[in-house]
Amino acid sequence: MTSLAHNQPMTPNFEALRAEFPSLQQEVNGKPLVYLDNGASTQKPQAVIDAIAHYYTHDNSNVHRGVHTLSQRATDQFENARKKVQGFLNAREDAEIIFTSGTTESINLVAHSFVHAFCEAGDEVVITAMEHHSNIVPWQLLEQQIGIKLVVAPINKKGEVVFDDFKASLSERTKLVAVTQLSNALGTITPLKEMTEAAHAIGAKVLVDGAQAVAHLSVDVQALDVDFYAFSGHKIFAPTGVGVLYGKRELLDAMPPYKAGGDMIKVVSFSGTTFNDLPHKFEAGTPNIAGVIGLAAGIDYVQAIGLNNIAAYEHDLLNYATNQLEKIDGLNMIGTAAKKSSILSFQIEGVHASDLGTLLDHQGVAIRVGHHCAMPVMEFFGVDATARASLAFYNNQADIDTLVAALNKALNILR
Ligand code: C6P
Repeated sequence: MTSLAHNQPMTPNFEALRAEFPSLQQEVNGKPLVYLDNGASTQKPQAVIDAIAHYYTHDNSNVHRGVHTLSQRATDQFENARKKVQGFLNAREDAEIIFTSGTTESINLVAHSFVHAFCEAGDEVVITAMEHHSNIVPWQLLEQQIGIKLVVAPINKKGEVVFDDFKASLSERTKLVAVTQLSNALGTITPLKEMTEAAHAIGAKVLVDGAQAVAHLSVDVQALDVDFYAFSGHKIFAPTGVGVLYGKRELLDAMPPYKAGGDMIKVVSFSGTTFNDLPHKFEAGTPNIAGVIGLAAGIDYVQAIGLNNIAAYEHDLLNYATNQLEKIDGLNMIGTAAKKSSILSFQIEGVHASDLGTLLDHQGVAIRVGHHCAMPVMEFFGVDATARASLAFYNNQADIDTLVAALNKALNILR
């Protein structure tokens, strides 16, 4: 990536980086856009937009299917993107990287293939009480379909995993622990390494929902020793409709295909079909080639800034935002874990979150309001919805000041 903003990778100029996101340079409802809905989806830098446009302008073709030049170019870029993701997660080999449509599909892939390979009725899958619906409902379907049991490890009033309770949720029937690394509804960072060690000690495998984490924390799947890791491109400055499942080879090799069709086979005949090697065994049909190329560009982008630099910058911004928001009369922060990142979820006494969201939008401030696809979290905290501001590295203290001013203005109308 060539960009002035990256001339000093050790001390990134975050203000200059913001200028590289065209969609942030607009007015909404007559006010400069303040985009604080990064937990739902991030904006895209010009470098990602250019990578996708370049593919469609010059190299557009199918992958793994053609001897002609365009197909080879497309295949090279697609497979280079896989290597890029391998490096990004520090996987042992690129064959351990499966391209999917997003976190949801990655979790569903594990739910179906892992459970079919390794579980029988009565076996248990442990999740936490702070999971997104996409890490709850697939397991509930399997409860109905094959009789596995879903066990929910509780959280405390700060929105943290209580480690002893988590350990008590494990049993000799636990086959899989499926846990978020960063809660989208609370901002909690879970103690993944300790949870993984505890799961492995009783012979269970670990699937991580990394949807929220990848844009904020440096991830090393070997250091964490997790067995599966799922994330979505659109939460890391890349396109929608593309995502990743990392899995350890020995597990992926032992799991049956999840979808069937072209590219995932070696030989098809009416007397029997053999499946392709990893990673293609899990990638049936024409993939989202432009999306994968865009994902590689998004990863290049954050790696040039450095995830440790992003984490440090966002840590300070989260502290600033927490302090400023807590000055608002009647505001209750939902999610006050000691280890948090990027998410400010709150409720204001006597005010419905959706009214706040609408009045903020009138002032050019984009936040998300609702249950955030984490209804059990809302139930636990006794609210039906929260207002959620979610940060990215292109946000700054001025955005937080605008948010607070807009909230106060909205409250003057609503109270
Ligand atoms: N959370 C949010 O506003 P997909 O839709 O597959 O890209 O990601 C699903 C998902 C899974 N796990 C977590 C922790 C998530 O935050 C999300 C997506 C968005 O919080 C949309 S609901």
